[in-house]
Amino acid sequence: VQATNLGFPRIGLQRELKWAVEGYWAGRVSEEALADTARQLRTRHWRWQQAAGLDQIPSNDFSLYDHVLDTIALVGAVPERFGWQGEVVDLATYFAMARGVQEKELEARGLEGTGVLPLEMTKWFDTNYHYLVPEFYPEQTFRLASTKPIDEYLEAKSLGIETRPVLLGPVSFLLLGRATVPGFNPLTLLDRLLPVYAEVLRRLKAAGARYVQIDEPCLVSDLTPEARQAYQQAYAALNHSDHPALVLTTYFGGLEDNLSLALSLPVAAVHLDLVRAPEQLEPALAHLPADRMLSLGLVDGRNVWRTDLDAAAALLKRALEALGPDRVWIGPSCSLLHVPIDLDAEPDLDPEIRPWLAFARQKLEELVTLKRLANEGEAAVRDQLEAARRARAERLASPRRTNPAVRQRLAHLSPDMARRKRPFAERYERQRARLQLPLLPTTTIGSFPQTEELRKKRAALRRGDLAREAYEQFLERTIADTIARQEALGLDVLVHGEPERTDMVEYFAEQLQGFLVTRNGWVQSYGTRCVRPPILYGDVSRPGPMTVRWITYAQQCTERPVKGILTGPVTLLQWSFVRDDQPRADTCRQIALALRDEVADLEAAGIAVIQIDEPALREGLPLRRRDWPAYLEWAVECFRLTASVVRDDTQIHTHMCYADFEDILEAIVALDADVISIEAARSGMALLEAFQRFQYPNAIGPGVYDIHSPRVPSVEEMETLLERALAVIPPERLWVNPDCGLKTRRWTEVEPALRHMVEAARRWRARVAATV
Ligand code: THG
Ligand code: ZN
Repeated sequence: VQATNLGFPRIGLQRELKWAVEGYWAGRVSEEALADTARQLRTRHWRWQQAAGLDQIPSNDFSLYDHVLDTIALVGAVPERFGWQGEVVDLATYFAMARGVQEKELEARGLEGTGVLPLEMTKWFDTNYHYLVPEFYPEQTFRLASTKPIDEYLEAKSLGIETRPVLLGPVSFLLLGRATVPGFNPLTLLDRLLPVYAEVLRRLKAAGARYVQIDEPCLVSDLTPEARQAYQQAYAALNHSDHPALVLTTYFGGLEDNLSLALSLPVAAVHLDLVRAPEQLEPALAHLPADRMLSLGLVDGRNVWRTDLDAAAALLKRALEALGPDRVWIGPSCSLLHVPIDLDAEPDLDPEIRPWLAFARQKLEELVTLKRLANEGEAAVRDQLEAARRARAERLASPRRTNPAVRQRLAHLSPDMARRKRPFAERYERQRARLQLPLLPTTTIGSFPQTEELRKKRAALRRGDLAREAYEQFLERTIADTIARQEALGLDVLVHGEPERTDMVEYFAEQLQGFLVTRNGWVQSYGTRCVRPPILYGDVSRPGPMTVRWITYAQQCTERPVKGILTGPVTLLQWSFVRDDQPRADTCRQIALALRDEVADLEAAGIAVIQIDEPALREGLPLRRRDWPAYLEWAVECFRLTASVVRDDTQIHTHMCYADFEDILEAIVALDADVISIEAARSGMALLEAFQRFQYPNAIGPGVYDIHSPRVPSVEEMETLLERALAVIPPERLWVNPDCGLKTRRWTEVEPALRHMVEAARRWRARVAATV
């Protein structure tokens, strides 16, 4: 039995890669220095894996930005607008695809043009990692345009480390892409793509690679007949004596109806995710062809809990009985990209909970323990097994995990707790009477620019150089200033600007019982951007108000209504590592109840508008359509449980970031928020058609200001977007707001843009008033 790994985090314990790449973009770090940092990180990570005792260590799992972007570069699928003509994809082209090119940069390089848009970004399956979306069109051709997999294989070899190069499989690569021509099916490009993959495999074999890991995560999703056919065609073509043996890796779920397809493909080994889908082991053992090896994903690559080694050993034993030791490998369920690197880098973690956890390096040790258990017997790893059992028993027995009051409350949920008292139309009348807002009211999504000064104060507080009291006074001054600026701009519903929050999920997790936050538990979200997902280990409760102080302070600064902003229960769940000892739905209900109390406290403090953000509602969707209704039912219920505590004259808002919710509109209607704000400016309001088709019944604020770009849109531009919105939404139900929060922008961009937005709303208000 061999211990394998599918991928290791790239960013570095101190986020070394982030600093190097961002430094390179800023011109502070040379290309050579960036390459040095990248090489040091790869070396360190390979050595750790080697020292842990792994038999198969991945290479080409590293990336300067994203592994799908690496694949685009590998096969030369650079969209035409980047003007790339070279032999190999250079660093400038690579990063241009990730970040676009600003007009200013073009000018600096002596070129003309209006800037170039980057590739779109989207969520990698149901993770919080974003990949860059390949673009495909009918005339698309491919050619080998990078030697990264071969270079990195040789780099490891020169360090004396034999690795297993990782490639994103050709069928998943095409399925994850986007057709730039309506109706075009990217799978029709397979014939042209396969020769490039064959070339890469030939070169890897020539360099000495014995195995290549080929990731096909799309095999755990619903496949069309064309996709199934593509799998057969692709792997028949890639099975060649000039190529290394292929390890076909599947993860994030079970193969289910694709099991026989996956097992029929002519590869050397198939990897199964037995953490998410342990039930697929038996059918796989029954149908695995005699010349295949089976790789068992036994250690969770998506969560931070210490492995139940006895449960994993039971699966391993079954596989050994059926296949014998020569045909069984073990590995993590998926790449370790999605977990933090090292528990030992957490100096102040709760000592009771620490033994319950395993980050990437600890997971490597677990894999090696399981391997030795299989190869050397129980006596060889008695201590490790005992420690794991003890930690598990302590976790299960710990009073920290359960809170009787929370359990009691959950057992007594009633349907009316998740229902507003009156229907929307009646509520909205009462809210209008209370709030006295004009037609087409203007507002923002919640956050305002986080200035350099704020970041410095926060750092000083952390270092102990600034007293908490002084810091909080600074926050109050910031809030008062943010309110004054909004009043001067003429906005109707104001926000306090969220200066007290860094990451919204972290902010709430820090204050809720049942959550832990980490100091260095960084996980890559996209490119150089990382998050530290909180760890939800026990029943969730709220020791005291979390936001009331700041929001009521803001309300004291103004006569206009201030909107209180909360992160919703589904998003807190989705962006945390959550417990695996009860259904996600129950965990989410507990979060919802804690937030419900916050909503009630805000209302009691006189706040008349409360926004509950759910940007992660869509990405929480299960990978299989069959499982969507059940998820959407509890997700919607949790939102409503949070919101429905208020009186009918208190207005509930929600906000969602990503535009692509056509297929969950029914659930969005069911949220029954009084007002929803959505991203719409980037797509020129295209999304609104769907809202119209669905006859969205409540009020809606389609963003008219694309905050993802530093551009300041003109009054006329926003008037045009409002005109399109008014064509499908009656003026009484239309709100005017930006696409998303303004945290990442500067005041110098935000103030003129909002001034233009308020003016555009005023002009339409006058026109609408004249016609009624
Ligand atoms: N919070 C969490 N998850 C998220 C988002 C979030 N997932 C989806 C989306 N938003 C991802 N977007 C970002 C945007 C910016 C950053 C991270 C994710 C970011 N991070 C800082 C960095 O990498 O420098 C670190 C954050 C910090 O200092 O606290 O800029 O909003 N949970
Ligand atoms: Zn948003």
